[in-house]
Parts: sequence; structure tokens; C-alpha cells
Amino acid sequence: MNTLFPVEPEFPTGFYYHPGFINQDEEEKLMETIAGTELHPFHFQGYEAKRKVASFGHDWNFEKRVLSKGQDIPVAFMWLIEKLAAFMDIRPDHFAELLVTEYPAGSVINWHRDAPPFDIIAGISLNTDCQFRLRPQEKAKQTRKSVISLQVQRRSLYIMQGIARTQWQHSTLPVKNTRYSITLRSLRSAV
Ligand SMILES: O=C(O)CCC(=O)C(=O)O
Repeated sequence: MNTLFPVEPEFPTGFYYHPGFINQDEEEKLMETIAGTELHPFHFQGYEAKRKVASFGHDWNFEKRVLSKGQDIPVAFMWLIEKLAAFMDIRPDHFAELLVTEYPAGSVINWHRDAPPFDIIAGISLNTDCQFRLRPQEKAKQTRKSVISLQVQRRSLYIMQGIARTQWQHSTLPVKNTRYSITLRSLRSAV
């Protein structure tokens, strides 16, 4: 059957996608801020992943599985945090961590749920689109049909909270060009 509108996949409760959250000028401004930010190789389970990161506010140590206080979030990101907080109708200081990630062409994120201390996860994508996937956390529910796939556009925002955060995993397919993401997370205890 022909339809006039693209069919949106049905997202798990708590997953929200908003294309065009920032405009082109704002994207450029963020790319300049990131260019002036020192990014470090990301280590996970003894391996160096292809991606580079810079974490602010709080640091989650994947090896030791502990959360510690990190460097202050640079002032240059504050307008983005304020814009997101206004959009979500929450206080800007609700966001306790800001993570900048650089994904070189060909890099992926494997299936995972975000670290336990975090609650709301909000991701803003820059420079290129990526194929983002969601699947249930519970092994018995992981079938080919249970995978939800969506094109996350540059300049878009996604938010994961509630069931989408606690009972679903997410991953991304290899990116065609260098992608940057800014991930903002609140702490569970802040709720
Ligand atoms: O780059 C993204 O949008 C996803 C980031 C992510 O899954 C993570 O940092 O755990």
C-alpha cells in the first residue's frame, strides 16, 4: 500500500526522537567548541575502542564500574544544556554529565544499556547521520523482529528514559563519515 507519510517505527515507552533540535549555526558552534576540546581514546574491557571521548561533570569508569566527580562542564556547552532543559521542562543542573564522543567513519557502538547511575540520557548528533537501533534487554525477547531501527539525523535529539532506558539496549551501525555526539545524562539520585 502506498502511503503519503513515512511510517515511524514504534518506539519503546520512554524513547523520544526529535529531528532538527539544533539549527545549522548551532551545529557549527558546537563543532567549533568540540574542535577546542581535548578528546581521549576510549578504553573498554582492556581494549581501546575506535572512538574518542571527553567527559565532564561526572566520570563513569567502565573498568572499575565507579562514578566519580569530573571536571566542570565547559561554559561553552551551557547554552545547549539550557536549551535542552527548557525543552524537557527540567532544571539545567539536572544534567550531571556531558560526554563528547567522536566516531570515525566505520565505527560502531555495540549493544549496551547505559551505566547504572544515570537516569535520563539525551543525545544530540553532529556532522553526519547514523543508524540507531534498540532491542529488548531480556535475552528471551531478543528476536530479529524486536530490533527497532531508526535513522538518527545530524542536529537531532533523542531522549531515553523509563522503560527505554532500563529494559532496552541500544547500538549503532558503522557510520559513513565522522560523527560527533553530545550525550547529557542526569543522575538517578537527582530525581
Ligand atoms: O552516540 C550516541 O548517540 C550514543 C552514545 C551511547 O550509546 C553511549 O555513550 O553510551
